[in-house]
Amino acid sequence: MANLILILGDQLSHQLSALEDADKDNDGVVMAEVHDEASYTNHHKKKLIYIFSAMRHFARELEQQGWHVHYQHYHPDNPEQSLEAVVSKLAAEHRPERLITTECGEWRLHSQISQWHEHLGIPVEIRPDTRFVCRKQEFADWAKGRKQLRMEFFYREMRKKTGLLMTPEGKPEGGQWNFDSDNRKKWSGKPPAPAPFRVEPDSVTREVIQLVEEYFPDHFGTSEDFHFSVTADQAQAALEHFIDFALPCFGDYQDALSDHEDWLFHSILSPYLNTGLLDPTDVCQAVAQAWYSGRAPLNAAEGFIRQIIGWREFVRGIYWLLMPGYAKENRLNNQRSLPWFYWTGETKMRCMHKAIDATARNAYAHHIQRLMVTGNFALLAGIHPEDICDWYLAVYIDAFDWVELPNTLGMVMHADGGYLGSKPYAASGKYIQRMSDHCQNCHYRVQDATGEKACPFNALYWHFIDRHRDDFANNPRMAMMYRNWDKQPDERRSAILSRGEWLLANLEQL
Ligand code: FAD
Ligand code: DLZ
Repeated sequence: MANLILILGDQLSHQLSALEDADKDNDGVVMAEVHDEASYTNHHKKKLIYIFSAMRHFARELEQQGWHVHYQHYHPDNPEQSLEAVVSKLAAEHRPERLITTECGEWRLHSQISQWHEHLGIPVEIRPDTRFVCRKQEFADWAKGRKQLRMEFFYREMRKKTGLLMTPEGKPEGGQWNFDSDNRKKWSGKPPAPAPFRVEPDSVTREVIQLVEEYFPDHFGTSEDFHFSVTADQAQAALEHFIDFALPCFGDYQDALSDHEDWLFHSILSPYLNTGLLDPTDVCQAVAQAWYSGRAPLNAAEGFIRQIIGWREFVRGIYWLLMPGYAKENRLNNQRSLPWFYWTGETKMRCMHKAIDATARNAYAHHIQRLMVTGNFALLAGIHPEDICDWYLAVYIDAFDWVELPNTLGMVMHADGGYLGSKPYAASGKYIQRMSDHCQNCHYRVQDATGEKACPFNALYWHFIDRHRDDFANNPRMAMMYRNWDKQPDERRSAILSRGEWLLANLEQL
């Protein structure tokens, strides 16, 4: 064997840099389902099923194209339980000239692979991951010397770089870079939300479902009703389904929450983008084309493209710019443990119950559930960033450290001092009431801040504002909140703070 090419579970792209210039006749590919990767967090059962099944389908496609693939199926008794062990064994057996791989998406594994050459006895060539619009160095160059890193300015650079939604004169289509102010409608059931795209499990996926049930019975969530795509063709069909049925309303209801609908008008494409079944630029081009051909409004197409070439690329840039220290940040000095109801959904707070219950069933919750419900609660309750980051890494099908960590530690917990937002995304129950129909079905009263049945988000919000005065009082975007708080009568403030104290001491009972 000339070269051994390692392909990881989130590198399922035929255009992967590790496969470039490879020789099907002489090089070998290795892919492995291993215990170490399947158990570094309490991965949702559907996430395990998705990754193993998509890996198996990808390996089969490679074999059909004539590649020699060494594929390890998961078994708890496999002698090789780590990627390094699998690769070492093959290297000893086949004596390749070198190992080639594409850079891995997370620091933990990346730092391990960077040391492998010391143990394998062959050179390890780590190639850049070309599946992103912005290279790591390009982001670092953009960031250098800037006082503040703001997604909006980065996004404009990516629009110019890709030409997406740009006029021939180099201006943004529609005369604006951003139509976010049009994208804040509450959804009250109309227009009806489309059913998500479904793929019925084939024999490969059914076998993996059994495997996960047998060997990962205690992992979070359910394997029931698995219907995600597991091949690039199926993911492409999911993209087309999104463009046909959900994209037209994606912008309007991007920030909405619903008591009845899990998926609303979201694309549910993140698992495919993050594992390589879909290419981000191709996806954005298809969405831009839908606008040019009159099949979707501009606020929807722009809003969607911003999420991908803006937020998705920005969080990756931040991750690689600031790791490994980033993962340890805790600037608000939070010390509370994650309440147990994050794992069970057993809480009387309707919005929290709904978001966690959907997460357990689907391995999915949309962005506003993650940010403004489960995330907002963790922020207000002062949960330790490591606890809440580990929860998000475990429970979502699309969760990989490079994208989960900045979103949770940065955007939600403001634990990094503000790279992902110039102020924390803290909100009281009023926000949830404005954007959803949860509150009318809730045990708690959203209009109250004190009293046994007062919505916990309310007193927790003001407690957060009060206890973090030193952190935020000088932030111009928070000034109004402090003015509102300070003009409350002393008696009311102390009643709200006592309720806040009680809530913080009794999180498990909420
Ligand atoms: P849509 O709403 O349809 O958006 C389209 C695409 O835009 C997504 O598929 C995704 O690729 C991209 N996108 C949107 N927002 C973001 C964002 N903030 N960061 C990066 N990409 C974005 N996304 C992940 O892919 N993996 C994660 O582990 C993850 N963890 C998150 C944790 C928290 C606390 C929060 C607040 C957000 C997290 N996100 C994560 C971002 C976002 O919530 C998901 O990308 C989105 O919900 C996926 O569903 P969708 O494909 O239907 O997205
Ligand atoms: C997330 C995951 C899981 C659950 N299992 C595997 C696996 O068995 N083999 C593998 O190659 N990759 C797996 N992955 C993905 C990795 O843990 C890791 O998150 C990514 O490769 C980071 O880029």
